[in-house]
Amino acid sequence: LGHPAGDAVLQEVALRLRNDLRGVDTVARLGGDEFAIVLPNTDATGAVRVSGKLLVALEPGMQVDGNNLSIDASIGIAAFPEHGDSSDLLLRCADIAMYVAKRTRSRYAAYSSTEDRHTASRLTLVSDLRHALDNDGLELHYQPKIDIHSDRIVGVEALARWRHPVHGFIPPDQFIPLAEQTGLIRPLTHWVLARALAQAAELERQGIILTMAVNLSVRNLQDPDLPGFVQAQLLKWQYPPARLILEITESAVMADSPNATAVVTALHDLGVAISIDDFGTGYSSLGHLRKFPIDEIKIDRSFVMDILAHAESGIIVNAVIGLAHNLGLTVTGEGVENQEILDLLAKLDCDTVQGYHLSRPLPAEALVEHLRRHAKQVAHASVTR
Ligand code: G
Ligand code: G
Ligand code: MN
Repeated sequence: LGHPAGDAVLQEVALRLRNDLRGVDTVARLGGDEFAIVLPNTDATGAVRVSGKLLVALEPGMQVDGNNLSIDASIGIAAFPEHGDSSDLLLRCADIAMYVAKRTRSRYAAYSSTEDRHTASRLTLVSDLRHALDNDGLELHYQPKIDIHSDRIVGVEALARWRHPVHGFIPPDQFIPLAEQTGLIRPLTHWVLARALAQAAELERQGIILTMAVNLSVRNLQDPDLPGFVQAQLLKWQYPPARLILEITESAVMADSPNATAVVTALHDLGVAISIDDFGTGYSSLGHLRKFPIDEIKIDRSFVMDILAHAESGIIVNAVIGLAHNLGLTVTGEGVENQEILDLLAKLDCDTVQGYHLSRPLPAEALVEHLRRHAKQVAHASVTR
């Protein structure tokens, strides 16, 4: 909405904070969107009470340029003299507590020294991740995606891997949330997209034609520059847009901000395929998802892995496949861990599958090797048939 709107919001926040405090209290803006409040003769319990009051004061929507904006705050509390006896130390403790409040979504938190140590190691990890991104310290592995009817590998999904020089392998479930919380998700996603498209282009040069799927985070959908970046990368690598698949989790789509719809639509307009990842975990309906230009849904592995054990899961998978096909969408089953699941998904008319039974995510060289072997198997099968 631009800087003037941001300024108007800050002024309104300042007003609301001041209205709810005593004359002896001080409100100051530290910079950006951060405020500091000094409450004389108040202990941490009192500060918690004040925090509650301030959060309520910030709740009503703000009218800015005809838009009704709702904002949220996270509050960190530090007390004198328990947490520090200088303003520097108290601000540092309040800052650490504020990040705890943000991370746990508890809205306010008082300083604790355990969290401090945790935060310190977290901050080192963040700076290590930044370093890794700047120095090609991440890797991509590629998990084959198989057409269930022809048994051919039709694509791969790129999955980020981080081998930390000291801590060893750190799984994406850990560093992706870290990147999301610190704004590193934008450079990370850019790196993944660039690397994945370079790899896909390299495979095409070797005559291997595959779709390339890349995971997007909900935060990426707030970035209006993403479609431009994707377009530039597609041009750079001369990669056909239709073979790039961008996976968005169902919960990201459900978050349903106006920006997300615009960004997804712009991506789709480039000719890129849009896929809904982890489908079934976000409590949305396919009807709701129809607002987005979607090409594929990926049924979450929790349902797929459960279809042999529980009839209900089979019923859900069957219904989702039927509905998706009626809406013209392709369906991928994730988490195929054995032949029985594969057979059942084939019977249910699932289109494509991924899972450890078919292949784990592989480094690029191992993927090429796997593709060669798989191609022979297919050729052999068709000869004997
Ligand atoms: O193999 P696996 O452990 O890679 O992945 C764990 C989770 O991390 C999955 O939910 C996967 O979608 C996510 N993930 C892996 N790579 C990326 C990536 O490059 N970007 C995003 N946003 N998520 C990823
Ligand atoms: O959220 P997303 O669907 O992108 O996650 C992909 C994740 O699923 C990765 O962590 C990948 O390693 C994992 N994965 C892929 N195949 C299987 C499987 O057959 N079983 C299990 N448990 N996980 C799988
Ligand atoms: Mn995925």
